[in-house]
Amino acid sequence: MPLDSVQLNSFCSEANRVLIAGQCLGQQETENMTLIQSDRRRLIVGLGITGKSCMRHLSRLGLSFSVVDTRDEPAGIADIAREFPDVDIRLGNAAAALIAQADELYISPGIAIEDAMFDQAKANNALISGDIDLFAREAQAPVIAITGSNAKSTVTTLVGEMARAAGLNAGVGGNLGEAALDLLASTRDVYVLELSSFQLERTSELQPRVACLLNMSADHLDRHGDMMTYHQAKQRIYRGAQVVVHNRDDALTTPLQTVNARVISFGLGEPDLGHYGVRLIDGERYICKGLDTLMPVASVPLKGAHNLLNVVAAFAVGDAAEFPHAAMQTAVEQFSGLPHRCEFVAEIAGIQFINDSKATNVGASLAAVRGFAAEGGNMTLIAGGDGKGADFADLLKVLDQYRCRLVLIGAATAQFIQTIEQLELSQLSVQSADDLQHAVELAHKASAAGDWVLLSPACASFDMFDSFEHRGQVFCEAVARLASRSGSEVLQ
Ligand code: UMA
Ligand code: ADP
Repeated sequence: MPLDSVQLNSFCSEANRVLIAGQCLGQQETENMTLIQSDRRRLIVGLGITGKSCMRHLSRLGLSFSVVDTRDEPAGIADIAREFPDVDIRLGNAAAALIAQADELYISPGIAIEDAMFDQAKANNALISGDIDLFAREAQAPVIAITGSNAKSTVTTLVGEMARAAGLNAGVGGNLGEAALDLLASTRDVYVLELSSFQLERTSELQPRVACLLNMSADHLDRHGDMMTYHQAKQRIYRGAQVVVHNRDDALTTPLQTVNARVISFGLGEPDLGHYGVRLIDGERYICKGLDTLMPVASVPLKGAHNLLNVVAAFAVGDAAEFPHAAMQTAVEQFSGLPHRCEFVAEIAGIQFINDSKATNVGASLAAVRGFAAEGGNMTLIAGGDGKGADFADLLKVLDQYRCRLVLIGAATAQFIQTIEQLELSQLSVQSADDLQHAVELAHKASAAGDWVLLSPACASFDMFDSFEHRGQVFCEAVARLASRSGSEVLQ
């Protein structure tokens, strides 16, 4: 009996999985499956980091594929065409025909799967997927998967450092650094992947050894439409996991569905047996698992309550992956954080300048503002950019409560001001700057010794900069110019 297209899709995807997993099949069976595989019209959508990693991966596997990018001239296209001379690459308007005919689409995370350009493929029951499913079919070593609205990169990097301190060959990347497919190697002992909601919404085949959802606050609502859809995308990380690690003080990180997994929690309060948290013992705070002390909080170099929570989360994840305790502690002691995340830039005449350019949503900036406000002194926050459909009310109320000053940059300026007016926050001092250099100057003028100037924009950078790194770099340069002009002492 002939297979209909749904059955064929699922059969072929199973066939790929079995073949790629390298299981032993009879020769006839293998030939049949290879024939089916070569018949599949695989399409990579998007020619960025992900698309290129998919091209290299499918090439290595000897599988045929085509590529589309809706731009007429994506960056680096000449090099790509040279590297893959036999691959059918269609750009701009020419992409539509290939998309409509594909059997399997591997869509880059920056492209919405709801886009109308995929309607025909969906009507044809094509497999809609992404790089993480391709990765899952191939990875032989256990996978630790980490997501959250914030702190993903920090925790993923720290867990990777813990694995390396334990002497393991760890592939660390995903949404951070190297694309997941570029990490694949037969010599790996473990993979530590940071996964975004965009990657998770199109992933069905990942079965992580350990899955962690760190926290949930509004982000990417311009893409996901509403909080519920965003939340559901994040929760997909728990599918098929052996150990689930969640934040017990953030209800949205609790598994939505019953999971067939060990569930452990982390938080900053005292932990129950088998869970992770902080205990006060003889006047000193310790990171603990249940009643067992793991290390003194005083030995953690990362600053701020939000970062202590990140360290506790990393311990929970590392322990779930059975890393030795001594290796985890060594990694924590040697980890001083990532650039552009609450990074100290300089102190000019007693005013501290902090670069938190990676704070691209309200939840991240709230954590940073609360962390520094708790240290004392007045704060000037530089915020704004591409607001991604966020609501700034919670951030503005906290700024008002702490009597912070606000200097605005970028496209979201009008929305910030409108929200301030709606909330009637008449006490909040607000200025608009022409650009980031100007914002640094305004913030400096408004500050005195003992104060903080914090770049923590609560917005994406793309309206004014190439990336959050670029924005952070421009901030550091503006601070350096200020420092060279000021006759006073500068600490760096
Ligand atoms: N494209 C089209 N048509 C479109 C839109 C995009 O053809 O309508 C093309 C673009 O021209 C681009 C390509 O698709 O060349 C791929 O775009 P992409 O945006 O998916 O970017 P990649 O270069 O593949 O990078 C992605 C992640 N980017 C996004 O999710 C937006 C990178 O995360 C990630 O590091 C990389 O894969 C490797 O996994 C960046 C990011 O901003 C850091 N992530 C978001 C975040 O952290 O908040 C989720
Ligand atoms: P992500 O990869 O999820 O963006 P990062 O580790 O790069 O996470 O941190 C991004 C920003 O998130 C930091 O600059 C900081 O402002 C904020 N942040 C860090 N840890 C936390 C936390 N535990 N809760 C909320 N916000 C945090």
